[in-house]
Amino acid sequence: MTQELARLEDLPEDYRADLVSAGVAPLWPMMRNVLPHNAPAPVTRPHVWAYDAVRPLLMRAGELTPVEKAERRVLVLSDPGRGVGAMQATASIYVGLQLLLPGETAPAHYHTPSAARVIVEGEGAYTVVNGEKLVMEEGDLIFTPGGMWHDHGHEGQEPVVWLDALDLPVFYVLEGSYAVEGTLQAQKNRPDASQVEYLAAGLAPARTRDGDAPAPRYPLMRYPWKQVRAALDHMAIHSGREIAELDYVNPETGRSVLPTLGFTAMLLPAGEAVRPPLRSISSVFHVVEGRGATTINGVRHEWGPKDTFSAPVFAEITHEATETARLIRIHDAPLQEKLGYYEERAR
Ligand code: 1HN
Repeated sequence: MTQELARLEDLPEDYRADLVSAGVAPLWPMMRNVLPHNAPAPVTRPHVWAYDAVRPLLMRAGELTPVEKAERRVLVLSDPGRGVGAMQATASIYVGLQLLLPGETAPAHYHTPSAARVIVEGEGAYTVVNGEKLVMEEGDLIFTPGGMWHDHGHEGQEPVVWLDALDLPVFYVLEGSYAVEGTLQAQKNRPDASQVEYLAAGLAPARTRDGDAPAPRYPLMRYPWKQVRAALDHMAIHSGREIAELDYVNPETGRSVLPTLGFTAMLLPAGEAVRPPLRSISSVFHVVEGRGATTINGVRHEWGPKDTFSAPVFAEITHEATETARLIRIHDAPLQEKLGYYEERAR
């Protein structure tokens, strides 16, 4: 049975003043805020950031603010439930759109939060992660795990834009967020691991027990869209399900690449309504290709190529693509699994 709890106003004023002076507060008026019944009460509100609306503002930032004065030239996608300026799209996920212009470089640093980037438009840019040069092609997903040096550069002719996703909000509440600055890194003169050691699913480099170093904690940093797209399309043809989904995993362990954030590529065929179970995770969806609409908690949100949209925890989600759509879903299932509360509920 649910019992109505006493309110702060039910206490005499002199007692309330004494509580404040003593630096204490009664729990019972706040109990239901921190522990709502049966499911969380998210602050996060679903939102679509239309690329057509943000792109001109980002290009203007390119004219107004030199990269030297920005370090990272980014427009942050703020959760409307928290207000513009909020450094989060959901409770656990930060996303922003970053612009790098031809010839620019963004200096090296490392930080405690982990990052991943989805390339949105343009070619010729690259990022260097612990000395490995990772070229950026549209749709690629590139990881920068916490503690790894990274700097960006651009050898092409047109602006390059990518979507950054970080677990920054988690590190921020832990008071664990900080960065160390450095200079541009020396680049290893070889293609990245997606082109050398981990070219095909199910194949990892052979290692001897002595002589060879054990598999690194983060063996693969770049997941080329060309390969992900082909794998998704094959799966969609042969799986017989209405949605094809592939998780980005560490090829040495099969587990999520990052400790907190998970990444899942999705193919939504045109004309099919897809209703995933209610999940305890929050999500940010980035549309690589295609068009459609997603109904989140009863509200319909239309989207097209390069748009980004969010959904809070336990959201009721129905996707309906009008053109074959390929998306990357960013979520916090790995963190929730580690905390031991990841949950799915049937609808
Ligand atoms: C960061 O280091 C990058 O390295 C992008 O490109 C966005 C947002 C917050 C904190 C650090 C980058 C970031 C960031």
